[in-house]
Amino acid sequence: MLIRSRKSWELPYSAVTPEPIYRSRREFMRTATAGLLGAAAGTAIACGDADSAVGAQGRLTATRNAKYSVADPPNSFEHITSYNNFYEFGLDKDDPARYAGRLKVEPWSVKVDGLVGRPGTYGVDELVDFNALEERIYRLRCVEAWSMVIPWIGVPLASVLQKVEPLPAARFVEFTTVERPSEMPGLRVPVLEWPYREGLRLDEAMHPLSFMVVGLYGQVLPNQNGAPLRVHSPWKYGFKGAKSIVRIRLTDRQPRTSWPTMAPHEYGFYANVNPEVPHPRWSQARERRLPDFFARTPTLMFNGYGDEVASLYAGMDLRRNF
Ligand SMILES: Nc1nc2c(c(=O)[nH]1)N[C@H]1C(S)=C(S)[C@@H](COP(=O)(O)O)O[C@H]1N2
Ligand SMILES: [Mo]
Repeated sequence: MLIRSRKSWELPYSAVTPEPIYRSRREFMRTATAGLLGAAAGTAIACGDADSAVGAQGRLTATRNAKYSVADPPNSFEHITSYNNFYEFGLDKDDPARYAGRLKVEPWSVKVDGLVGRPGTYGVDELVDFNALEERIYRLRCVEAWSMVIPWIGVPLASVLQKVEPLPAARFVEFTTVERPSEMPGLRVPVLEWPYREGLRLDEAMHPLSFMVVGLYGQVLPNQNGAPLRVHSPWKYGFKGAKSIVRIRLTDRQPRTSWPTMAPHEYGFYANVNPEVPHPRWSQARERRLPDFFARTPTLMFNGYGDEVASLYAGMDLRRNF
C-alpha cells in the first residue's frame, strides 16, 4: 500500500525519465553494436532472425494488406521482441523479453463495459476474427524518439468495437492492461498509476488505420509485445497502444490515462506524432531508426500518416491538444 501510493515526484529521476535522457551505457553499447552488425549483414540477417525465431509460438495465417506498407525494411523479429517498453516487467528495454514469459496468457478474457449494447466478458476469439487476419507493416514511433518498422498481424480495431455495439453516446474508448503482481515484477515500481490505461477518441479508434494486434512476423504475439492482444494506432506515439488488454470501456468522457496522469505537461491524451511540438525535455524533430542508434531521420507529421488522419483534427490546436 505504502509503495503503491507513492507519488511520481518522490521517485528517483531515472524512474520517471524515459530515453533518451536516461539510458544505461550498457544499453547504448548493445544497441550501437546491433546497428553495426545489421548494417554489415544487410537484410539476410533480418530474414534469418525472423525464421529461426519461429518455434515455441504458434503460426498465424494472415493476408498481407498491401495498402499498409512502408518503404523502409522491417526490423528483425529478434529486435522487435528484445527491445521493448512494457514497464509492468521493468524499465530496461530488455526486461520485457526477460520476464514476460511469466505472464499466463491462456485462458484470457476481456471485460467490455460502459456505453455498449453488448457488455460482457469475451474470449479473445470472440472479439477478433482469426479467419480475417491481416498483415500490416506499420511504423512505430516512440515518444522517446526512436522508431521501428513492424509487420503486425491483427484486425481493424473498428471490427472489434462493432462486435460490442458502441451506443450513440459513446465518444471515447479506454483500454486497460492486465495487472498481475505475481507475474509482472515491474508493478512493484510505482512509475505509473497501475494498471496501465490508455484511450482513444472513438473516431480515432474506428479509423481504418487503428489496429488490434494479435501477432507479428507470421506468428502469435510474443508476451513482451503485449500478448494476447494490444492496440497500435501508427500515427500516435507508441505509448497509446496498450498491451495485454483485459478491459475495453466505452465512455462519453475523455478517460484518465496513465501517462498524462503521471506527467500532464509531458504526455498528452492525443499524443499524435508531431515533429513541431517538442517534448519538454527533448526535441521530436528527428528519430533514431533502430537498430541503427546513430541514424537520425526526420520525424514526419502524424508519423507519415497525415493524408489518412489529418482530417480527424481539423480546427484543433495541436500544440494545445498535444
Ligand atoms: N501495458 C503497457 N503497454 C505499453 C507500454 C507499457 O509500458 N505497458 N509501453 C508503451 C510504449 S511507450 C511503446 S513505445 C509500445 C512498445 O511496443 P513494443 O514493445 O511492442 O514495440 O508499447 C506501449 N504499450
Ligand atoms: Mo514509447
